[in-house]
Amino acid sequence: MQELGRLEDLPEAYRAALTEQNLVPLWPSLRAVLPPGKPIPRTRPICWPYQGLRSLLLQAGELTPIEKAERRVLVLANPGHGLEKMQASATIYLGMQLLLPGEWAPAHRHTPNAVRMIVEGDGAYTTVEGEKCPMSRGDLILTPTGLWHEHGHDGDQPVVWLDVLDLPLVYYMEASYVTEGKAQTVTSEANDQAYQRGGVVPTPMFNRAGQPFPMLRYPWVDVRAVLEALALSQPDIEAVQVAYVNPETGADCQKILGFSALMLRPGERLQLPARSCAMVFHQIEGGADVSLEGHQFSLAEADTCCIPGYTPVTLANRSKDHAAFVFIADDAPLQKKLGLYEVRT
Ligand code: 1HN
Repeated sequence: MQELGRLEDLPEAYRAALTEQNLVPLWPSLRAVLPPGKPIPRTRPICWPYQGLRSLLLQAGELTPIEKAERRVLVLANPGHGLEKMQASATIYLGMQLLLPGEWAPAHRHTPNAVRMIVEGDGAYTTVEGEKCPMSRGDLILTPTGLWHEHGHDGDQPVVWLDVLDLPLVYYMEASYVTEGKAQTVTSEANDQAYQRGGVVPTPMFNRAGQPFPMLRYPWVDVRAVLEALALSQPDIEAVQVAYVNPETGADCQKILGFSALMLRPGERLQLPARSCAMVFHQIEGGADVSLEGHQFSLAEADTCCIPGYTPVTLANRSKDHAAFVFIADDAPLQKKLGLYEVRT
């Protein structure tokens, strides 16, 4: 590839004249913005083990009352982007949130989309547009763009969950903002039973729901049961994986980030080809090794890691006797809409 002229090759006075008129020569930066073959990611492979994080999060519970935090969160920040940017990848924000018994995180709505993957504890709930969604370990709860949401806790133990948002992208687009609100009136219990079976959907008086987000809570007991059934009924399937979708349309459950649950059968090693999207892995149950060039993470229950795009990765269940379950988040839905999605085999 032809080496291009550098900024220093240009006379000082010429560079000053360019700056004066807010102009910049392209050629000294062309290779940086268009590297050959594949992007140069800022996103580094990083692992956030839960145990260390958990004690600091519980300490935050003592140091900062909920009224002074609104959302008591430690952000899982990727140093490749700079910790202050609060990014796990170019598009993905991750945070671990703590809610203590009796606490309330007030209602608001915002433009970024969020999901919550419940990590530990019982008795907390999120109310999303009046729908009260109980939180249990492994549940996935959506709070899509523009929907009111608040968190409460009637139990007696700390509750912790992983927040996954498309905040870095929405912020970059200068489209990120919040609206504060009053406590919501609960109008319904979580609608998590209406779409229990694939292939059939409710049609009260012949009408489909037609809402953009008909299902807000995906209980882990149900997702786990589907994975077990899939493994049992299709022993030759390449990967025992299910995507969280809109049950009315079959499309990804949110527009920007995609979510799936993967079961690694006892002793299974799964080689994933390089895909253009960065990925987040969060261990729901069991233990898995995540290996990529130059890195290996041993995920234990509740650990979270991220890897950059265009990177082949191998996932291996460390147990020969028990299945391992991994929650995966990526920005494949966004990349597909933009025509940027690639799989390199
Ligand atoms: C947010 O609204 C929540 O509602 C958590 O629990 C984390 C991070 C950035 C922006 C909004 C929540 C958030 C957030």
